[in-house]
Amino acid sequence: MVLNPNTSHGMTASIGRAAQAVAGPATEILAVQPEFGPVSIEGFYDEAIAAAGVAARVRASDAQDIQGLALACFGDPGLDAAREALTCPVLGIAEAAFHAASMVSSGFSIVTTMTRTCVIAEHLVVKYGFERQCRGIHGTDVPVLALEAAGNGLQAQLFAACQEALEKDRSDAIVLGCAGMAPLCEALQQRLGVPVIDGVAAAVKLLEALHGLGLKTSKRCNYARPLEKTYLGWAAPLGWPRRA
Ligand code: 2AL
Repeated sequence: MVLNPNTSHGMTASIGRAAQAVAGPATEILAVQPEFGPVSIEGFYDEAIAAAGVAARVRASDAQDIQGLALACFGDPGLDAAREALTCPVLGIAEAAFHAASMVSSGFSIVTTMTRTCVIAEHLVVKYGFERQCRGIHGTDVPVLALEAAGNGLQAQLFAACQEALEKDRSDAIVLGCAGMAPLCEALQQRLGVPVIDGVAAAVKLLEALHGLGLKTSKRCNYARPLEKTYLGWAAPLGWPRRA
């Protein structure tokens, strides 16, 4: 399952296509989104509401059928919550992209959307322990939803931002800082001549690898199932465990 934490149907479809393009023959991709929440995630407030949408969507899924979950927003909203709720492997696209980039370069630059989202990426770099490999985070002030209509002008702008990032940071690879950038990945990689990592593709392939290794999320302690309790108000149906 590839879960787009924002509620843009166009972006969910685009993310689904990016996932399908790299999926192995035995993998069935299910691209979904929350029923409520922001159409794009460009700050902490958006992210807080989106994380609740992610939790609700995960809660509503048939956990038996999901072999792996990719959270397809670069802030990885609700990642730890989804890991608690499910037993299958769960990866965020930022997390997956950092791991992939660190294996094919000595250091990478992140090129993302709005400058105000750089701090979110910065927090994740620290959380996941990639401070040494991440050489810089660059905002382009391209709004997330503008990526849906990405024409040549936008590609040229992102190409220039990637080139500048590589030079300024003395880095060897680019991590694309938004799920909406997935369709531009191949062209950017060809033009730049360095590895360009789209987290959606990286998460799908890493999930396939974890599945192949027979690995699931540990339920021993820190990602144990959410405790049974009452949730009030609009969140009442979201309490754990699942009621019939
Ligand atoms: C994102 C993303 O991947 N999806 C979204 O709505 N916002 N990331 C970002 N840096 O803007």
